[in-house]
Amino acid sequence: MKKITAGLLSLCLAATGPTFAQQVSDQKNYVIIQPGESEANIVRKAANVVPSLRQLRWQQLELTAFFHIGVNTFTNREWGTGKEDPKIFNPTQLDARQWVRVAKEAGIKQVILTAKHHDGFCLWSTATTEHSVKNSPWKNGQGDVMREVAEACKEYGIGFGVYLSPWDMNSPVYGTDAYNDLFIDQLTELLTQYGQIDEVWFDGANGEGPNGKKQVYDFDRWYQHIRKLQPTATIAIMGPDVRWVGTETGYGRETEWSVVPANNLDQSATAANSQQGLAFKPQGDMRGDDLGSRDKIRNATGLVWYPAETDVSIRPGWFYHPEEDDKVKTPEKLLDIYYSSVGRNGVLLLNIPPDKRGLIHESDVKALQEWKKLRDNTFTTNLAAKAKVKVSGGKNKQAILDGKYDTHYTTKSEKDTTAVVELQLKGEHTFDVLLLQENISVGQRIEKFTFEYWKNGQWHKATEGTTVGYKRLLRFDPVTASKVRLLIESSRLNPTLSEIGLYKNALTSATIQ
Ligand code: FUL
Repeated sequence: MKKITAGLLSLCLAATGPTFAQQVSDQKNYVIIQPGESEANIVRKAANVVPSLRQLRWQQLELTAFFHIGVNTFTNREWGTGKEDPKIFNPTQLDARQWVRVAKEAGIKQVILTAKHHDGFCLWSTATTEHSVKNSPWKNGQGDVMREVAEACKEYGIGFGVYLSPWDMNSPVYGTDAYNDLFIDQLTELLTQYGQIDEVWFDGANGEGPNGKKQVYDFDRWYQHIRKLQPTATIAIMGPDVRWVGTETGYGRETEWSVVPANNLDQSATAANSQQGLAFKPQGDMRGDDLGSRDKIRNATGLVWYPAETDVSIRPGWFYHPEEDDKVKTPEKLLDIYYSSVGRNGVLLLNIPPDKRGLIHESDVKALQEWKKLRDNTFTTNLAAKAKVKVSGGKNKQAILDGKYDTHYTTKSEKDTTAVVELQLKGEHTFDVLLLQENISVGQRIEKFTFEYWKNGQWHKATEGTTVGYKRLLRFDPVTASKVRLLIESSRLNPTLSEIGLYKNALTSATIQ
């Protein structure tokens, strides 16, 4: 827990004025809407919903990775059957330090291991089943992949999360109440024997079919258990803290609100959860194009901070298949995915599946290294860094270019929901990427903006957008100018801007596929 406490503390201290510390006590990551509340009130409430501290930490990771490995790696399947012989699991060169080093060198801040996939095979030495590494030839049954990854993450100083599949094709008690108890025991092992766990990832897949076993998962009990054992861990997807973006392509929404309706939120749910923070999952299909606009929140009875995670595999499959060695996503494709996930107010969860040897394959390593180079070549120098900032009004304009996320510019009063921010650049520059960041510890507010450059005595539009959130990246045709301005045209309350960046993309649009 030490890691996060220090991070959050510095976050609190770095914030300007009373804002952050006060908001932590005054603002919540959910709000109930009373019957008959005006739309203006609802919008104001939405603008004041903030991430929980665990959600804030998670959002700032930006880049996370999955390691899918298990019996499927050896049977060359995507979904197993639950009937695999544990003896097939034998990654003779398994080196979790290589996985974590490769991830870290690519800029990834947290990794998630498939401790148990749908086939039920456990990658740790569990007391809950015989279907695990302890009955495999790998390290003569003495190995524990969970421990190796946990230790590597500690050594390299990155976060560590666990994927524990609710669907279990192997467990004889699956489909009975006893399975919920077994699942609690598995969680207990995973969350008490490996140090700090930063994310618990529950997927929603189930391929039992109409005649298969039916299991009612006791999610509420599991959530409470996780909160008790690892209070700083985010619970993702079939969980209350992080939402699936809705596709597995790596491409998020252009308009991505982190505050969405939660119509199953009621007073009793919030009271029951008040000790450890809210632990309930908003219901409803969260795959549409628009989840949180005024149209969507107008009739809501509750609102919650429920941000998007964009998961995608570096290969066509989630598990390693030798025939996909030449189908690894190119660095250019990965860069496009970066713009469309992290750059659209999401966190990227990129799957990098270790191969049969137990190593990240050379093709994946190369793609990741080149991807990192492209990002570095693009984002190392903010061409706006030394600009002179002029604003239409408001406070703390120097925060926009101070390189610190926790400080922000905002307008004078809550009623000022528009703003103009003009930057006189230090000399003329050519750029084609705009970065915008709102300070989400205050809430997500911006609804519409346009970015313009000054040329031949007038303003020209370079790009425009709707939501910003934690991070928004927009690409446009290269522009050469020495003066630019951002028009915030609509916001739910006084908008905040933590940072503006201007960059020259290391790739031209012609090379992006
Ligand atoms: C899905 C699973 O069915 C896939 O195999 C993979 O693990 C993906 C990340 O989640 O629900």
